[in-house]
Amino acid sequence: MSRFSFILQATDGAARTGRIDTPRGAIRTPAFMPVGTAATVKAMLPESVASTGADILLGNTYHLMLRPGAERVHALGGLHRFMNWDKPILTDSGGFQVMSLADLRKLDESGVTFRSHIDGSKHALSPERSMEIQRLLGSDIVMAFDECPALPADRDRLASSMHLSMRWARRSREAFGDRPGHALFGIQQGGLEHDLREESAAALREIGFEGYAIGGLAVGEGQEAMFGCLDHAPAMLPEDKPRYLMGVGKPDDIVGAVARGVDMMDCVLPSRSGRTGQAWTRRGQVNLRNARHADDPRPLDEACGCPACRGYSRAYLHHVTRSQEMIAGMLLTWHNLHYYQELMQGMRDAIAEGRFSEFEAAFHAARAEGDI
Ligand code: PRF
Ligand code: ZN
Repeated sequence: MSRFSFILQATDGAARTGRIDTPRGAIRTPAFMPVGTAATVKAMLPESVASTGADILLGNTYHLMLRPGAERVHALGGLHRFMNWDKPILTDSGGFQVMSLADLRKLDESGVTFRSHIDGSKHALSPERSMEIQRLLGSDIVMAFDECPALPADRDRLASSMHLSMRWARRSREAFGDRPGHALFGIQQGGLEHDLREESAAALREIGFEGYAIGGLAVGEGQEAMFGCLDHAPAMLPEDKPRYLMGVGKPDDIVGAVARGVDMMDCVLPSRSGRTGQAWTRRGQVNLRNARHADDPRPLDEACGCPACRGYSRAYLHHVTRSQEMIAGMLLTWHNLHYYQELMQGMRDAIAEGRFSEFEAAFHAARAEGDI
């Protein structure tokens, strides 16, 4: 299979399961993408990330253009070779990260100029430069260049920002060109305004993309408002293409998004919170820094098959977390990514077998019991 394609294998209510085929391998959906911002999923070897069940990683245009530089990565054989990950990589286009991380940002029709948060050096991004950087990196799934306003934002601001993102989406499509085996995803914007989401979806469908992202959510609106938007937004996008909810989320956000028709997600949460002593299990969130674990010989989760749970006690995880040992971040990141991927597999199986509601009920019941 040398081309990029998506097949929908089963649906259960709005929930879907399927497979994206790429020249670098298949992506089972619903898919969770661990975040490898700076050409590494922090604290993990790529083969360990793969062993948790991840089919695809997310990388970032913004970080990699600043350090080590897209041209350098290209000269070294591309991002896959550079970071020793040969499965698919999706790259975000940079605008969102510029707005949250860079200094002295200036935005106009052509794109954004900004200063690096690392050394203050001056840079520019536009739809055309973002497409070029993502090509130099060798990204399998390229994201259109967009603007994501923080919420709450007034309607006029949301409308003009969405219109700019749609003009940038068209320029992204034109600059991307024809690249067999690689995909370009458009990004829907419009905040929580239903009609702006509709208008954005219509503009993207008209341009035509290999997949469609829902952007502009999980930016301060809360879960209830996000789910309210997701009750409608996925159905505005083509049924036969993957739908990607950007930057989401906690386990219950992910289950709720899949229930509403989302096929792909990414979030730093499992990896980032693993480095601050936070674990995610069937029974919810566990803070390993808490003194209640100091003498506990039991594993974090006796039902988990990850290395942290098979080889170590809560007492040990508490000790290394408190002592800020590197192994603490390694073990908890591994556990969290393993838990997230097991959750995705559980949802894929439940959708395929037509029992997603039962899966959801069991998911919430286990969390209601609380940590052991
Ligand atoms: N656009 C892009 N990347 C993103 C977002 C977006 O709206 C979000 C919003 N949650 C996260 N990452 N390009
Ligand atoms: Zn575990």
